[in-house]
Amino acid sequence: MSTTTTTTKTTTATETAPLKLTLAYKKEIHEEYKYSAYLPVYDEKTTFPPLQPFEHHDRGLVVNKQKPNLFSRTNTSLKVSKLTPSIGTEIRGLQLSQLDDRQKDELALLIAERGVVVFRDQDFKDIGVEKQKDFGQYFGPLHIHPVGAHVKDNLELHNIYLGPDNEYRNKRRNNRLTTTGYHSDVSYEKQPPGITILTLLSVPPTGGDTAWESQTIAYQRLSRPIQALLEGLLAEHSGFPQAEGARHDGHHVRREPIKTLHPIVRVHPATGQKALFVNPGFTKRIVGLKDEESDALLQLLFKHITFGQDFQVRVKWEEGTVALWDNRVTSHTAISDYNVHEPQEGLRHGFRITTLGERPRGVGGLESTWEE
Ligand SMILES: O=C(O)CCC(=O)C(=O)O
Ligand SMILES: [Fe+2]
Repeated sequence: MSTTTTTTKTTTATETAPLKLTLAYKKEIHEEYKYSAYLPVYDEKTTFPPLQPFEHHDRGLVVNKQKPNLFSRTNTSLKVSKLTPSIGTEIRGLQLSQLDDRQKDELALLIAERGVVVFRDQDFKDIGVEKQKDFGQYFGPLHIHPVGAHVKDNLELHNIYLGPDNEYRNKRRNNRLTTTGYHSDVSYEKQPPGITILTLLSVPPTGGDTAWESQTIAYQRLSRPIQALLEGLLAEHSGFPQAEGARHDGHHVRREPIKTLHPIVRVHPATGQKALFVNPGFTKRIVGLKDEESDALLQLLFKHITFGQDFQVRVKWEEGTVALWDNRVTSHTAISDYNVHEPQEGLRHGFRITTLGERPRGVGGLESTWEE
């Protein structure tokens, strides 16, 4: 019996080259940690071909706008509150892990309408990786990050962890005045993410909030002549700096970087609302403009996004919080204000499940494009 087991193992090992796994944490620091299986690692071997096009069916398209299933009257413990008038809704008394498909469809629409929906007191972090992935997959194919640390054996679970044991991840931030960096997740993809689901497994007592900004309101605030100008333009989004940064840190790039051209004003498939679709994280230039024009216009938009406190929401994480946002209508930033070298400031650790959406569509038939 034991011989059979050994033989099987040997066969597997010789058939596939050994996986090279690098830990982005030190085991000694986390020995007692309940979620140690979710700590960040890098698979330094597996590579992926370019992402292939697919037909995306937005779950938010098919539903009753009143959301009678999600907000069922029979659920007496349900509490739904707007975090600000323009962006962010908080929900208590509903478990993501228990939602049926109709409720998930209505949730997709709610996320599109409110930008980000924050669920409190969730058991989501304890339902296991397979169910976590299944939940995400309902909204779209799961994105595998081209360079990021992930959960062991699960490249679809992008890791969120900064600690004293992976200092290289902090380094690039150290020469900046602020950690604020608004972005829409991997917006350089040909079919960039729709809904992202972020779960924190360990929350510091204070600090480490996340902020989101409404790109829908950001668009609405612009004057009509600027709106009209932007509606006719495409902007380049690039994955190259991220890949170069990873290579610089000695990490494996598992999918080669790409550049894409996306409409600057994007129309959401479910709500029909227009939103600004540029972000300081990944947008590099505006197509068809002179360099100085492109730089000036992007700077204007990036400042607008970053300073718009009156269309932003800042969320404090609690034990059991899960945040879901729509990358087509928001930008977000981590707020890294905690000192990772002070153990009493606690551990901030979580994972992101990122679902891909449609090829962006702009106004008047403008569509994303790229060089093959
Ligand atoms: O850690 C955070 O608060 C957000 C990190 C982030 O940008 C993401 O998960 O996409
Ligand atoms: Fe992000």
